[in-house]
Amino acid sequence: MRKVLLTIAGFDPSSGAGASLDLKVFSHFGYYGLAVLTSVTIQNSYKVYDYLTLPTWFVRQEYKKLITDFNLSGIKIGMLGQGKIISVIKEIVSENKERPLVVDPVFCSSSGHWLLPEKDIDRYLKAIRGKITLITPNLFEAGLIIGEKITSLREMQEAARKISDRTLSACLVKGGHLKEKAVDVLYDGQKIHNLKKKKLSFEVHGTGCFLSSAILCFLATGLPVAEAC
Ligand code: PXL
Repeated sequence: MRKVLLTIAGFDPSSGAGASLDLKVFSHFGYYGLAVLTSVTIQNSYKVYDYLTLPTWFVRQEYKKLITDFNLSGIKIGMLGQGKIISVIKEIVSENKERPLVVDPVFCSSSGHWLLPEKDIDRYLKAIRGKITLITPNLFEAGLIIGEKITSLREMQEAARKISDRTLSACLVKGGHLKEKAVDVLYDGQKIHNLKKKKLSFEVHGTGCFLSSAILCFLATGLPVAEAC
């Protein structure tokens, strides 16, 4: 029997991001993937045009009915779409805090569309505090969380520590938007790890969804956070 992973995310009909991408990643790594949809977007591979959010009761029931049937080995949380859903997320992470839980704090699309209102960010972080394994903000999201613009490796390292203090989890600040290098900075609660890779020359949306789902797959095999990242 394959292990089961759940993504809680929005639907991107181009499958470059969101739930349908996460399911492909889970499947690639040999897991059976489930999805609880929070929202449905209108988008192609260039940009997000608009989106609708699903009602809170509906999202809760999607989850509740799945767990009567499946035993989860981990959960990834992506686009919420609205602040109202934070209460459901809080219930879900509280029930699953012994499992690998990865939060990709999706605040804005690559094309600049807000996917969670800025005023709800603080409440979201409080709701997941002490319950998740890892949070994976990009430079922009990390900057919004700590209230400072991040442009250097040093600032990324400080941000990773500060965000980890706030969520009581590991924090991976993704450096894909740095000008020359691609360095991701992980603070795993003990030390800083600088994860360097060659920067690829093309631009695509959904790389954050891809990475956080892939990390969840490695966490679900039992690897520690630093190795999974
Ligand atoms: O990459 C962020 C993201 C996450 N989830 C969904 C999205 C996007 C960006 O477009 O549409 C559903």
